[in-house]
Amino acid sequence: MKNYQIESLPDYFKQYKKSIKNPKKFWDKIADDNFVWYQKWEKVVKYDMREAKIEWFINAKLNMTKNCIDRHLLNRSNKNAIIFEPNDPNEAVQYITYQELHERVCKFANVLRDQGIQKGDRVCIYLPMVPELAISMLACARIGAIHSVVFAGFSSSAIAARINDCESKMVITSNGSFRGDKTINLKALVDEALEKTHTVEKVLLVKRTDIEVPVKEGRDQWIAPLLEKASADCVPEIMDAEDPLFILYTSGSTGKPKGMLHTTAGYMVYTAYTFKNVFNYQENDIFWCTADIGWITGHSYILYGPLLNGATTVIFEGVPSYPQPDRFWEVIDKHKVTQFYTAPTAIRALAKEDTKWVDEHDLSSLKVIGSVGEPINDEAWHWYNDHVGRKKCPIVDTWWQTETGGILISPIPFVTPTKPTYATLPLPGIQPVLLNDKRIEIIGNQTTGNLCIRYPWPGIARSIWGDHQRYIETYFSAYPGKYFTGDGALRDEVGYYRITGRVDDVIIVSGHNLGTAPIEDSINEHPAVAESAIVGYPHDIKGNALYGFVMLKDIGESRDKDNLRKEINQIITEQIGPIAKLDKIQFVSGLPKTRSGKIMRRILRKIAEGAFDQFGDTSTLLNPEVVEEIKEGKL
Ligand code: 7RM
Repeated sequence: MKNYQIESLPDYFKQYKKSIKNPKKFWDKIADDNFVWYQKWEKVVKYDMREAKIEWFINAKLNMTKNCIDRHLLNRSNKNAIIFEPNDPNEAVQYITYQELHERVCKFANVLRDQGIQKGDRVCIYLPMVPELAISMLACARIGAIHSVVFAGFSSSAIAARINDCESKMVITSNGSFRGDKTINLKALVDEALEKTHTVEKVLLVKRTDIEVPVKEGRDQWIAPLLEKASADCVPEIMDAEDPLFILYTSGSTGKPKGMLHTTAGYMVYTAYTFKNVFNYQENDIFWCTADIGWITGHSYILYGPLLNGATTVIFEGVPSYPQPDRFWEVIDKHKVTQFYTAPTAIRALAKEDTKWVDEHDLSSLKVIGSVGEPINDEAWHWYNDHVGRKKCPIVDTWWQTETGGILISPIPFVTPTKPTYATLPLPGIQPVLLNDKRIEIIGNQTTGNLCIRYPWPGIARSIWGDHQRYIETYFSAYPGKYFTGDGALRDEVGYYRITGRVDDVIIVSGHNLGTAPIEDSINEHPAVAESAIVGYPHDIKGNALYGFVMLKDIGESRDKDNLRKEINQIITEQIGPIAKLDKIQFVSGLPKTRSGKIMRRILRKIAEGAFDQFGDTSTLLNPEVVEEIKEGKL
């Protein structure tokens, strides 16, 4: 990215104003100056926010991998593109240079072509966090196939649903995966899934573990011998700006998962631009995002954003607690990581450990630390700032969604003064608006409302695969003419945004609208509390009452639980008011989480109501045992 680093707060406001006054000119120049195109666009953007028809860089021609890899070969061929840190700290780290990445992607792409994959075909990728995951995605992009990555923690029925929805022709998987001290047989899950599907013709197998797996004649093949024979020369497919790049499924609150469709040019421009600015990326930085590539955060900020900038990106196969709770800090020191990007749920889990685990590591390489995925509560923010950033690294609290393709609201490090729990200001090109339930725009500051975006940006999803009507209904109907995020937000006196959580997390108690996040924040300040989740349940008089699920730092049976309940309500009374006091408090040893670390409030709501048989789709649930325990604890 040439000359696109925002340098100061006045510069930010200048860029922001320019981007709003003339978005076409703003994105035209960024796209023109920073990428390689076979053919430039005829028009920058065409959109209809009511029909949800959005196109960027009309008729431009390009290939994503030319931009991620080939063009760096001139100046960065021996630079590391990927640093692979295996689950087992004793296994050798793999360093993959841009030159080597080029070769491996070309070979992989040629194998895909040999196996009958053509432009527009869907390829389901079900792999652990190994280099082949990144390489196979890029190989798809090279030949114009559409990747649909399914997080390798999903069950066989979740895989089958995703394969069936987009009619994948191929599955790329491995014989197994390592996570902490566990080894999981992924191939067995794929085999089970394939019994419920009928579109998959070929399965390619990466060998990651020593697990022996059945290889079905005519369908399954080990990839290694195919790669050995493949040519390292692969002519990239010439793609239209709006040709699909990938599908990524995201679970809605109801119904089957939505296959969010992202296209090529807009997604490329947006992830590259936001990566550069939000992380203050400089040429020799080592960037580490701890998400799994199976989520949008991994797609945009492990793979595409960093490679588009010619950066070095760390792919970490393991978990934060293995072999010990200092793995993250050890890896930061080992690779001299400069930007570290993780989720509040991981921060809270690590903050529960003795501070010696983090304090005893040299983290002086860090410059910027980031947070994503859910609101970061005040306590976690300060712990992150004090113990990881050591009060010298700005925290970028980045708000965005699978649907948005890239970060929309975030501080620019060293530019935007940070404020705990606030995502702060919109990035250039992003026009947030707050609306009330009567669909009226709320003007001015110090206010709250439903967060919408007024104008399209290049990274926005273009549709839900196979169901454009659902796309319109979910995101463009509640507030006609605007994109509705589903989140609520607060805008403070200077215009900073704080995301308060999904708007369906608002509970109306005796006519008062209570967001769950601020109540959880105040509870979490109690020294004994590690994490909490609040839901509403029907109440005869109040309409709704509040039910708190509270996880303690140590479960210590000896604690006086009734006293603790009183103290928790005391904190809430002090910080929010007696109206927000909890009617019921249940102490739990964990909270039900999605595999990406979000609390599944939907399940907690059902438990609070006593509707134990109405949990709906639980295929994204990470820890079913916790749900069982909470149910029993309630009975
Ligand atoms: C990137 C990602 C999207 C939802 C979103 C929010 C919540 C994400 C933040 C956040 C508060 C943040 N994509 N969310 N980031 N809430 N502050 N910095 O997570 O599609 O998986 O989830 O996550 O509710 O709508 S996602």
